[in-house]
Amino acid sequence: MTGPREAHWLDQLQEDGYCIIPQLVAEQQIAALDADLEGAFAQAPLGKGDFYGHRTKRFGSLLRRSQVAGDLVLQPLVLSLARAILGSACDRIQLNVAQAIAIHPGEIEQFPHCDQDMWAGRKGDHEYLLNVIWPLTEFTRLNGATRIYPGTHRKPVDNLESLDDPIVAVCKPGDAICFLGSTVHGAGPNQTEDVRRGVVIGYSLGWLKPYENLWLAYPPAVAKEFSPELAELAGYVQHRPNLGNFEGQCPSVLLSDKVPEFPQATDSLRPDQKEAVREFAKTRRGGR
Ligand SMILES: O=C(O)CCC(=O)C(=O)O
Ligand SMILES: [Fe+2]
Repeated sequence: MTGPREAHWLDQLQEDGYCIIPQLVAEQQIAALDADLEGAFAQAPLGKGDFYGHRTKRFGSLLRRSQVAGDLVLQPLVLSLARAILGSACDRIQLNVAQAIAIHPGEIEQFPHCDQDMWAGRKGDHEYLLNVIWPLTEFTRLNGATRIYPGTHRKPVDNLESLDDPIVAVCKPGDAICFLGSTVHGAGPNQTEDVRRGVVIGYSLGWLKPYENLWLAYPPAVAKEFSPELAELAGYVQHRPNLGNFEGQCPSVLLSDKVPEFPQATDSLRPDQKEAVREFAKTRRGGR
């Protein structure tokens, strides 16, 4: 985290649990993404289930569907915010999701929730997730703009009745709606005749099971086309120590032209772990 710009948004995220960054990318870039996804939006069925919504379309694997999605994943300010929020509890962050969401006319308000509740266990010591919603259409009070409950990242909510009023993330293509995994939020109801479209790109602690199965969404033949930084975020890297390996190696070995049949199992440790096991091994080897 360096510049005052990052510091400003980081402060807001930590203080309120969310921030909305205006015009972070060019509107044309978002229009290009929307155009790339047009066919998928047309073909995807309405969802099933009271959480996903019965009048809402969703599909993932966005890095396969549009190069712009990869540019958004790598957006420098967002990435630095994600690293600042999550970096104290992991060695590296990962992509958690890249999903398109279309809220159709007549959809009801989504269940207010914390996205980090997808992972079990006691929470509170650190954040698990940073989500960024990129509107593809204008988000308005009436068409289903995301509702966010400021401050809920600091006091766990036992019942929905106790929630104060949400803010409505009224915004435009090019803006970035950022919120923590511990912040209560949900899509609003769509009371218009138009579809509200958006894309959610989330980042989580690198040692968690990601929401979207990255390696099925982006098998090696697909991930080979990614830049090294994007491939790492999309799962082709180990989280030290040795987590997420393929045959004891960094899974990026699968992106090389010639994958050895028996790769050499090789430690991938943090420096402190490397030192501790080296010292121990020395005592057992007689000082070498
Ligand atoms: O589309 C939105 O505004 C929010 C969706 C959401 O929070 C979710 O599906 O988890
Ligand atoms: Fe959510």
